Amino acid sequence: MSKIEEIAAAVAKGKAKVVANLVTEALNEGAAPLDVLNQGLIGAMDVVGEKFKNNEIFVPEMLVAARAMKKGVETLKPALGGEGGASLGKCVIGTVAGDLHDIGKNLVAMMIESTGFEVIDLGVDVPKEKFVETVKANPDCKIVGLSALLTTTMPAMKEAVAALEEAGCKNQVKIMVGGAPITQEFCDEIGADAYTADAASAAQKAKELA
Ligand code: B12
Repeated sequence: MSKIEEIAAAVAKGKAKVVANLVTEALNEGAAPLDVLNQGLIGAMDVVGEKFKNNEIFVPEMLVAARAMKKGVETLKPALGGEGGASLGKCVIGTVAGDLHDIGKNLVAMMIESTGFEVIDLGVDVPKEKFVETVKANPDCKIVGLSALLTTTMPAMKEAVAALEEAGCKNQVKIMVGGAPITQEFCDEIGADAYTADAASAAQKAKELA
């Protein structure tokens, strides 16, 4: 088993400490940080999701895997690095109302921050009013990122985009959307400005849009 496969297996089993050690070892052995992230950490969550769908594991197991993944990301963060400096303006990001998933959103926030934005992370289960209020309070905010992981919270994403539009924020910011059930088609349908499938391309896109 390669080191990256070992990382994925440890995440799936929820072994946070082992994950942290394996990530450090992989980096010391010269593994590319993005491979550790995409194939090791994120890859494991796909396996976990599949097992949950097939009733092989349940919410508690999903939760420990999520904690292990977070630990891995924490360890990896310095290696993902970035330009820093926060000179591109602000980016407000959050998971939409009713949705508690934050691993993907946190990764996107981290990558966007590392390209040079100051990120205001509103957390999870964020009401549409909070996005509007935060954009209005931050005239230098250029990007809003909305995350949704459940098909049942996709309508809340649509409502958040509509609320930002109604409040006139779309003259100020570009709205980016993402999360496992989100597609380019859905992005177009709800009037958001951009969709990307992963955190690295989200950061690239944010830079282009700002
Ligand atoms: C971990 C997890 C949980 C954890 C979340 C912990 C946490 N702190 O986030 C817990 C246990 C809490 C959980 C709960 C539930 N979950 Co859950 N969960 C998952 C799981 C296994 C992994 C999600 C994840 O972190 N993936 C890894 C990250 C890195 O990927 P990502 O989030 O997709 O993010 C990437 C991209 O999408 C993109 N991206 C994400 N956000 C954004 C934003 C922007 C702006 C952009 C540009 C890009 C972008 O970039 C990210 C990085 O590359 C998924 C399965 C899966 N494969 O997605 C199920 C899954 C999402 N959960 C599911 C379900 C059903 C639930 C529950 C309803 C279960 C229950 N019965 O209680 C609850 C709902 C709670 C709620 N109200 O939100 C279903 C959803 C089904 C559906 N179609 O709606 C899934 C798909 C599992 C399944 N196969 O059935 N879950």
